Amino acid sequence: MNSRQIHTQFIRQTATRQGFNYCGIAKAQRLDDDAIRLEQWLNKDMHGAMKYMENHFELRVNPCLLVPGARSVITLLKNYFPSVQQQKDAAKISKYALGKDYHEVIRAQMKIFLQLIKDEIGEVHGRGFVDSAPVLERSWAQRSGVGWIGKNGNLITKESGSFFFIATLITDLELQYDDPFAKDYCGSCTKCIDACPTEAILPDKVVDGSKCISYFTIELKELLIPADLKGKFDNWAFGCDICQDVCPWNRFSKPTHETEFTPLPEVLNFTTKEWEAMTEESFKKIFKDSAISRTKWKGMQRNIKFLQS
Ligand code: B12
Ligand code: SF4
Ligand code: SF4
Repeated sequence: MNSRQIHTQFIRQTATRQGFNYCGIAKAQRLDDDAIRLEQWLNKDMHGAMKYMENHFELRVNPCLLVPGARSVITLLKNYFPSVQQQKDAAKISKYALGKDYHEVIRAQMKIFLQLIKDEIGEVHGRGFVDSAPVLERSWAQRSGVGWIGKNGNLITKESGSFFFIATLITDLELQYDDPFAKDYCGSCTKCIDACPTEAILPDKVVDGSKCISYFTIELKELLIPADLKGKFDNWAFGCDICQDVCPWNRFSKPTHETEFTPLPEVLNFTTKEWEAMTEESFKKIFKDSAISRTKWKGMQRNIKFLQS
């Protein structure tokens, strides 16, 4: 085996040992096709009030600008499918936000992952990202052979569906590259398009972010949710899983082994009435380590009021 093969094998084994569910590797290069798709998405204002999506366009489509000397993009997936579900009458919270904030959990795990690579291989430069950096994470996952982009915009694996976080490690290490995921297993299915209550899923795998319940309930901050959407949220108070819940590939979802994602009892049980009664002080205390803190107490109160109106 040459050094590239040895390093690649070490990275894949380490990813598994560190509790990541998939590891795929792609050559770091500018994503020309994605740049066109992203530009069209932005030009059509599908990012709505998410103005941060307009920033760093070139960095977002070119990892070599984000990490100088970058040669490889390592994609890691982390399963977040819970083993317990919310109570039937609870205000619905996206599965990804039931436990501890994944940004913190995965960031810490990526740090260890990179350190283990350095300990084994020597001087390696790299940066790990999850969600908050200008990186087209879904595209890198598809390019690394991990899965395909479904009509609902999500990265789907054939083995276990789409309830995965995507993390990327961009590094100057030369590695063996996977082939992009060649097939698309959506076929003639349109379940996600038919089920989306706000018609946010458009043809050609385009999701209009500015129409998504996840956008309204998480990204709008303290702005008001448009009144014409009343009655359309199906009790979703934070995020929305509808287009994944209806996806036939998610019948293969398996409960995560990540203990940090163990659901908070409040999230499993609180009805809209109980959320409404929550003070700002207790919100801060209960959700200090949760992704739900992103919307702040005020945002959550707005969401709950909207569901009741
Ligand atoms: C902005 C954002 C949102 C916005 C806008 C959504 C959107 N469609 O972009 C809002 C707030 C609405 C949102 C919602 C959700 N999000 Co979000 N979001 C992001 C973020 C920060 C940026 C996404 C982005 O660049 N959008 C711009 C559009 C143009 O890009 P895109 O959707 O990624 O699509 C690209 C590819 O799919 C590609 N593409 C399309 N067809 C094809 C075909 C081929 C062959 C290829 C190669 C590429 C390709 O085209 C696009 C540009 O290249 C990413 C994190 C990140 N840094 O990537 C997380 C991320 C995409 N979100 C994630 C999640 C979990 C969600 C939710 C499920 C959360 C929830 N339950 O409420 C929903 C799902 C909504 C949906 N159906 O898409 C995960 C996705 C995991 C997965 N398995 O796919 C990510 C990757 C975060 C993470 N690190 O895990 N999100
Ligand atoms: S997350 Fe909900 S609102 Fe957003 S695209 Fe999927 S079904 Fe539609
Ligand atoms: S619901 Fe059907 S069309 Fe939508 S992503 Fe899943 S398989 Fe593809």
